[in-house]
Amino acid sequence: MQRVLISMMAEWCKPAGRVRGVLLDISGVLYDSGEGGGVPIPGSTEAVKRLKEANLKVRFCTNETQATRERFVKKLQSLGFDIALGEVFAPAPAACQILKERGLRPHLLVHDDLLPEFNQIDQSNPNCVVIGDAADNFSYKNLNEAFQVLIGLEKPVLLSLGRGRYYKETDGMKLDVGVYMKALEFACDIEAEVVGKPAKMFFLSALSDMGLEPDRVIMIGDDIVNDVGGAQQCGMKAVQVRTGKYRGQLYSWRNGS
Ligand SMILES: *[C@@H]1O[C@H](CO)[C@@H](O)[C@H](O)[C@H]1NC(C)=O
Ligand SMILES: CC(=O)N[C@H]1CO[C@H](CO)[C@@H](O)[C@@H]1O
Ligand SMILES: [Mg+2]
Repeated sequence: MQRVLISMMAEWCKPAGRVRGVLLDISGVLYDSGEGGGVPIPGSTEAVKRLKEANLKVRFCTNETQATRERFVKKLQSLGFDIALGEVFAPAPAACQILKERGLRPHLLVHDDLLPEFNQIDQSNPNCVVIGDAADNFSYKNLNEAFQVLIGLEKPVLLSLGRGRYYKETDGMKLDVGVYMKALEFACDIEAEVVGKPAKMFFLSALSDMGLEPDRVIMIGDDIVNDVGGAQQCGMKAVQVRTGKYRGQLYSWRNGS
């Protein structure tokens, strides 16, 4: 990612250049997640540093739902990244906002380490299900419990923290939340509401935090649908890096220059 970024940055930083901000995906762009915390992708800590030094506003848009934002940011800092809690946009806090606004009480099918994000949310007598990347917690028992909650509701509401198909960890490709979301959709004949990438609202909240219009911001990600497609839908330009889950499509630099 570093080589691409540095050559582009020369253009971006000219006074007449339009770009004022950068949204970065984390997993597959900055580091590969996995056992023991994962490993940084070579050149990435330096690239983040240089983006910030170039006075570009930087925000991180992640689909990470296996840990609280606090824990996740600490991990990235320990890997050497210049990253602060307030710069990170993740699906769980976005979901909490929606739950509050709509008076929804969730049954949670999420990773144990994500549970603290929902501490402030009433979970009694659930009237919806929230599904995240539960990894090893996607047991038959847990999926079936979520199914039973949904099927018992007059109007089942399923919020999904992302809809990725798979992702790459240091020891190989892993099934992501989208696969299990589809199972519940199929069983209940419903459509989930996706919170997080590629949902428009998710990108818009990061843009609004930067105070920038979409045409001033570039998204950099390794996922052609969730990162690149999602950002383009909001009017941003997007770049796909060749790390992470990238599998040999040509490097793409869409929506004109
Ligand atoms: C989730 O997985 C962990 C580790 O396998 C386990 O200790 C825990 O009990 C599981 N939690 C649920 C709710 O299934
Ligand atoms: C689409 C995307 O960014 N996928 C990520 C989802 O979250 C896992 C970790 O929970 C990442 O490893 C994937 O890269
Ligand atoms: Mg990614």
